[in-house]
Amino acid sequence: MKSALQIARAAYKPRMPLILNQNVKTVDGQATESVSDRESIKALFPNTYGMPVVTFEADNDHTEHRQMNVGVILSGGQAPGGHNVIAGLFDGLKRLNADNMLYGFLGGPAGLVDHKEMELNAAIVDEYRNTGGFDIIGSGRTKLETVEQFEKGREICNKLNIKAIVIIGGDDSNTNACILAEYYKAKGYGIQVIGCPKTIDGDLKNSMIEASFGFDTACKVYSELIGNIQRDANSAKKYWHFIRLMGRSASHITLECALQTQPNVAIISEEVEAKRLNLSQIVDGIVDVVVKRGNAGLNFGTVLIPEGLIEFIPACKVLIAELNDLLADNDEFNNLTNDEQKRNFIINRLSDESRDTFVSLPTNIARQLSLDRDSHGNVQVSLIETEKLLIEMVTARLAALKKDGVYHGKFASLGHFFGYEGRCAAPTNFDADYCYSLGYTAALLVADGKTGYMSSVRNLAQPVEKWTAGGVPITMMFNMEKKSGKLKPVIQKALVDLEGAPFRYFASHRQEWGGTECRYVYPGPIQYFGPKEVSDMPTKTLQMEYGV
Ligand code: FBP
Repeated sequence: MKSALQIARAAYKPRMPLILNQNVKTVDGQATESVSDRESIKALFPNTYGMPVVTFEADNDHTEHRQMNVGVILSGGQAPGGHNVIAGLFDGLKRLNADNMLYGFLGGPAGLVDHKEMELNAAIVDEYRNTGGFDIIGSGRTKLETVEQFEKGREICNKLNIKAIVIIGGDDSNTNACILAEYYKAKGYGIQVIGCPKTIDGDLKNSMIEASFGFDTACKVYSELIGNIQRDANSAKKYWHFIRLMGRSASHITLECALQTQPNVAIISEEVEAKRLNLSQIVDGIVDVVVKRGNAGLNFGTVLIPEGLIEFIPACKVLIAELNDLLADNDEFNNLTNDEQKRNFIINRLSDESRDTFVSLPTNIARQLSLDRDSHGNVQVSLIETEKLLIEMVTARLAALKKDGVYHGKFASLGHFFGYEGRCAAPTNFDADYCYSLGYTAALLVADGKTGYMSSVRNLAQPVEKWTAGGVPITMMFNMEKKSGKLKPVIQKALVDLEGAPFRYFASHRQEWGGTECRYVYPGPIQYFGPKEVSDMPTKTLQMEYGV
């Protein structure tokens, strides 16, 4: 059974940049260079380095394209709009040639390697238009990195006569998409690989990719929840809410939610790192606001915390890097059976500085830092309960201040973690349109024989009719970074820019938001219908970054 909203939403026709509504041909722009480490990256990607950015222009001499089969993969964490990327890809392929076929690899990149796929026909795709989730074919975090995996992929592509694979993923998945593209091109297999920028984290962006899809919807869901909590806090006037927000590394989600809701405190990891703040100084910042409000009789408030915070505290960052190197493929550690043994194993091998940091953390947080890495070698920060750590430290500090007669308020706190609540929400109009356009663009790039490119739709702060579309060579986004103890080419992650307009706006208003006047904003739920200024508004980040 479907909800009333699902039924109404199924009828929504996503909008695209105007150029995509006609027959187009690609136009090559300037050759490109990677963001840094150019010589190393050029040597690693001799076949896909330096390709030009491409755009589209109307093709009046259009002839029908040759029939082709394409495979699609959803990779990594869910992000609202993934189904619309597939719908746009499907419609784009069918428009190019009605006999084109689309296969979905099941359960993420593993589906390609294990030869698990299904044909996506119109009846299936129609069921999923404008819906959240990745359940049409499922997703997974298997990392495509070995020649054996690449060859298994080739086998299934040859069997199904697949000419191109579209990988919908974040920075790590698109990095591997490019490695796969390079491998197939070097071998002359005739299998293209195209990427699409996905992640709620918002950190896959650069001069050519203005936003990753899903960020808009996820932030609007979290902002609704934060707004609701603020209204509750302002009604009951008895709790401080510590809200940790997803975003494995960058703080874009926390910053966007802060801009939408105006909480009393929001911590931005990138600022913590730049100012080299330690945990104690972060706690001081929160305590200052709690004391000011508490002494004015306001014993409630909100604190937003980015889930990646711990990795940006300089001493913790050094510790985590050491742990990454120490624990990567360490059988001796993996064979230990109890927490005490694991803790001692780590303590005995860390540098003096990191040992001090490790033992100064509450035992449960220290243990969470040494849990299994994900397949890309990253700490799984969504499992680290930073909000509880901060609550514990703030409580202790306030008790001391009370004893000293400096603090006269009451402090009762509640911890929350918002992440999974937003990742599969029905996409906003923005994400529905953006994703459909990305998928449609991917079909055009495939038809033009491109490989190692990412689908790129830009001018996103403007109405859809003014959006532009094209392709960007993925190597252009690369730099070299240490991963699991080894230097590797990866797409450079976009962190919050402390000089950028969104952060500057936040920094110039936070004192007022942390004061004793109520400055809360209550954004309310996502609207799919109604006035454009409510239903079609892009994120504040996008509006501020692109000057609208
Ligand atoms: P992607 O980078 O794959 O898009 O995933 C982002 C994310 O939602 C992070 O915000 C979060 O830390 C992580 O995934 C959680 O991973 P999992 O879904 O494996 O629990």
